[in-house]
Amino acid sequence: MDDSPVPVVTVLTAPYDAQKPGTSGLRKKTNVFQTKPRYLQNFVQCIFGSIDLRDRQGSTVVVGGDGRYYNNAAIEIIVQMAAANGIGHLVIGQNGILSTPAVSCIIRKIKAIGGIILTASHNPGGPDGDFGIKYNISNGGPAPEAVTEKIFQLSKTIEEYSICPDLKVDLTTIGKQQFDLENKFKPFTVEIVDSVEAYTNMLRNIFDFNALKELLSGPNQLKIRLDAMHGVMGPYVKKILCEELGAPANSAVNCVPLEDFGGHHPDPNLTYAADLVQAMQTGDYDFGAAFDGDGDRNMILGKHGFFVNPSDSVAVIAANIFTIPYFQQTGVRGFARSMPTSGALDRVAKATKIALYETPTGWKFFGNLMDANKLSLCGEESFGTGSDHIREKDGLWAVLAWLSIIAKSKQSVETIMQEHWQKYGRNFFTRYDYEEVDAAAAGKIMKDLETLMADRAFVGHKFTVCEEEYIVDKADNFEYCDPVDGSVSRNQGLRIIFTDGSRLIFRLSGTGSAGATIRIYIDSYYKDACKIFKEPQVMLSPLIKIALKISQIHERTGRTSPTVIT
Ligand code: VG1
Ligand code: CO
Repeated sequence: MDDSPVPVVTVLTAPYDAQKPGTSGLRKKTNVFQTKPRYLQNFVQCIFGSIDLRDRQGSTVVVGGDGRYYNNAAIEIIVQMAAANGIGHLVIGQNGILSTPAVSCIIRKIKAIGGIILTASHNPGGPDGDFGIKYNISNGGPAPEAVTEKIFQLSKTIEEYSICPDLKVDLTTIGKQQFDLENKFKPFTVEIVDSVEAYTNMLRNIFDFNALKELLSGPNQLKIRLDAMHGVMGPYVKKILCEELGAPANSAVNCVPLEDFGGHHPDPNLTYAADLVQAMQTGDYDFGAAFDGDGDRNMILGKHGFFVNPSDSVAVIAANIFTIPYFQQTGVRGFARSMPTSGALDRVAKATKIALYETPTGWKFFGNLMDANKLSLCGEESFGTGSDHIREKDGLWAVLAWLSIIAKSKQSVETIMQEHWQKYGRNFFTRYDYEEVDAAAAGKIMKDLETLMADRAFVGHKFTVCEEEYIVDKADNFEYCDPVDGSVSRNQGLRIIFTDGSRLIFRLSGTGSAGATIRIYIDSYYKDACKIFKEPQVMLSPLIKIALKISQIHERTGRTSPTVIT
């Protein structure tokens, strides 16, 4: 074997524009990463460049991805560049596989300086799909805006990057590999770890596995169906739910990670997880759940396909939080939701006198609150639920949280949800997504809306639809001042709040890879027993009409309906 040191080389490059991380990482069409010369290398160099040299030297970084097309080719480049940039130690999931929550877990466990996750999350994969990179910092959470901005600034002036092109790593075998590098005193090590082990151990310390085992494999077994949508969660579901907790092997479907997710959107919602919805409608299962490509999102369904809205899901977990042993130990410090998420959580916070924080969209805003011991449980309407056990949303954690509640209450998903509404009232919620709208047109729609909302007569304006009246109480562009570090994030979504508390929110997505996605979020609260069991689309129909009217979205995009309704 050749044991001469691995050469470190500097390669000249030139900047690309628009290497700006969005809500969570940089996402582009796969062929942008594959065919634009040095595109990935530039961005990776900027990630390493954002870390102070003294912190970077000899540090540990975690790397893994959701297994989508280009995952391992990207990891090879990252390994070669990490070595050349002074990183001392890489911890990589076997075969390049780690879910987003698992990366967060490992970063915290081994006190790594950060982590790189190869994923475009819920976006489709494959050569014609999307690829992406998320960068997480030492608390295990997505890089905050100050860091992503630094990365973006570096990407605009980059002239060269460092790489060890001859360094070849074996991703298949668990264990340590060591490399001597030219010009470096200390060897560079790569450690391949089991993709699910550390994460499984963590969950074991959070939940009562014996009670869950009894629920899933005891005499009164709950029949479950979990759909990994051919994303990264397959191995985690099989190991934790089937092997550890005893759910039958056929409870877990689509558990083989595929490079293109079988051609589907690995997005757990009623549209893209239609197979699961159908299977649940047969009545053969009591509990269903699906996950997204990188395992941080979850959708919860009850028997006959009863849908739990994610905004309600976090509220139910909050109301039953002490069924989870972890919180019995840590206590509950605070709750938080992203601004567009419905106010269901606020009702529980108020009743339990626990602080409630409202943050902009994206998990990065929760991390600061958690690090400052202000936050225990949080959620987003976009199928994200999690707690301060890590710094990412966590799909499987949410499933085990729900199963814990079922184990304790011995009630069905539907009954748990209905009793919750009876006690706290119900926030009806819907989201309309218009995907791949022309970016300029979308920008103009938002700009015109903002102008309309700024009109002095807008506050106080009365909309009358179907005999319902809505009077505008407040209209603004949401701005967040972080209570921990005082940083301000502007332009986080246009909000119209009516005097009865109902809300209309318009926001441009920050995770798309082509054109623009416009999201409209609608939220309205009712407490009357005769209203809380009605259909959200019916209850929200006047507000939906107002939203479509003031934005003129159909007229201006040529669409007749949204791409996805949640
Ligand atoms: C979407 C969701 C947001 C979520 C983000 C990342 O962002 O709305 O709530 O945090 O995706 O989710 P946007 O900007 O498209 O609305 V995921 O599963 O990447 O990690
Ligand atoms: Co995701």
